[in-house]
Amino acid sequence: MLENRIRCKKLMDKIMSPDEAAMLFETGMTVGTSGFTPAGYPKAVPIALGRRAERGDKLELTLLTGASVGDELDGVLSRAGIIKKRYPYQTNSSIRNSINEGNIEYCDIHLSNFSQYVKYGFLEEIDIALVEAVAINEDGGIIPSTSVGNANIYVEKADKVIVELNVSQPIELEGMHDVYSPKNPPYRDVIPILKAGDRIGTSYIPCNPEKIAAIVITDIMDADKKLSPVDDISNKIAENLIDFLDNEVKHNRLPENLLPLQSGVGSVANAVLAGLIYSKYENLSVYSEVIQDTVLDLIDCGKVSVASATSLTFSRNKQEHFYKNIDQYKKKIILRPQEISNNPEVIRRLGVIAINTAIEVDIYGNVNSSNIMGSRIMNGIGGSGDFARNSYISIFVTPATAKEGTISCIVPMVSHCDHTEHDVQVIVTEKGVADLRGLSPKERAKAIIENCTYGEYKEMLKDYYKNSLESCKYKHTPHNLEEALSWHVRYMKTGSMRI
Ligand code: 0RQ
Repeated sequence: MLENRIRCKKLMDKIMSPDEAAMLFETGMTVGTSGFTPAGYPKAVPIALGRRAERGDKLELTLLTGASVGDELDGVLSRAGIIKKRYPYQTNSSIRNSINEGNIEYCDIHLSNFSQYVKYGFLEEIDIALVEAVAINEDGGIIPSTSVGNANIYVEKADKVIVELNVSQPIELEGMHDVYSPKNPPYRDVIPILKAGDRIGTSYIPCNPEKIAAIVITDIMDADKKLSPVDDISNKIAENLIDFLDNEVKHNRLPENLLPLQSGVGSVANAVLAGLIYSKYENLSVYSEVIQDTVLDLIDCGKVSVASATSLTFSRNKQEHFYKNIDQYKKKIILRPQEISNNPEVIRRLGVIAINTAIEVDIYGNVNSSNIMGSRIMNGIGGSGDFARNSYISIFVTPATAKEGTISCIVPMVSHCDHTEHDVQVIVTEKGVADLRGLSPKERAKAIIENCTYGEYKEMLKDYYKNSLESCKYKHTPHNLEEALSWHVRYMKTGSMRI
């Protein structure tokens, strides 16, 4: 059985327990791991590192991943106080709290860019690459599991590689990956992806077997990625967005089968994709970061013919369904390194329709996706900037209000800016759509307030805009800074915010 998964015979000697492998880490090291969303991340060795810390071993590491990972990695290590610095994205509540309490330094970076930081040598050297795999080839090539992320870069750059061979991940995943790593400038070539389904690389991560210091066998499954049920607001946002797309097709700005879709993660994004199941669209393609439950539904009902991403993140039921039908899905799904799934060159060439979620949007179209009240990190920019800046149409969706209506998600001025007005073309809430393409700041303010807000907040925003126009004497982007700030202060006073 194991011979099927460890095909390089001399590597059999490298099999060790998670606790033995955990002893290869020294305080001060920089560790790059596989994993993107709770998919394809190492689990057994991080849990063993947690045990080391419990035994009193002093261990401080800089942790680099693809993006967010499961609790066995970010949760265990942050609760054990092992993570000193973290790149480039997270969503785990334990690590988020540690960051917001000032115990971990967090550097939140565009996900397509991060591999370049490592390849160009902008950061410290990688001491250990810790990657989950379904198998190792005769020549050391590592076959990833449910994500690729930055695993190929870490394997290339690290001094030592530790492989978690996860036997709960089906060997049939082999063949789904397409690993390609552009050279550094000035030798970089065109990335030859002309269609979402093009394959340009290898089915494994090349690795010199001499670098493999340990192989740990595990059967811990990827975490169950539960999605909140689709609610009325998400449904209405999805409906408005699909109306917008219909109108684009009607006016020949989009083809009948749209263009490749990217959709963020979370309940709103899920509802938007679910809305497409009952739409008229056929032969759709996906060029995104993550393939979640609804993409499988869209493949199952014949709406999506090909889906490219860097990670597969499913609820437990969907995961079982995926595993049962893996051979069918393999014909339609491609997993790439995040440097390619999120690559600006490819996104721009394919004309991806980018649909991302905002925490708050201001009346001029600037978007905050990452920091609550300008200070408390939620997750990070993730891939939203890669897609928003380079897409064919950059759409942001958000409910008009948060926390049972106690907070307006449309504000005079965002408390933190991830996506500037220049990268945001369309805003969609449950109230409607503001198409900002070609509008000046004043035109944008009117469109956003009119089409995306309602009730008391709409009146307040109208007042704000009117007062700013007057106090600014009609300047280009009218603001009253004191009043703009008071919107955020007001939320603090109501006590409805956890800052
Ligand atoms: O709080 O967790 O306490 O319930 O923020 O908000 O509405 O559940 O939406 O899960 O889609 O997350 C932007 C954070 C939205 C996410 C963000 C509170 C709200 C709730 C979450 P609770 P929702 P989502 C992927 C591209 C950046 C990364 C990215 C994100 C919590 O989408 O991290 O886009 N994006 N990657 O109550 C205070 C506000 C609030 C607020 C929401 N204005 N003030 N709290 N919340 N708005 C690209 C791919 O290809 C996959």
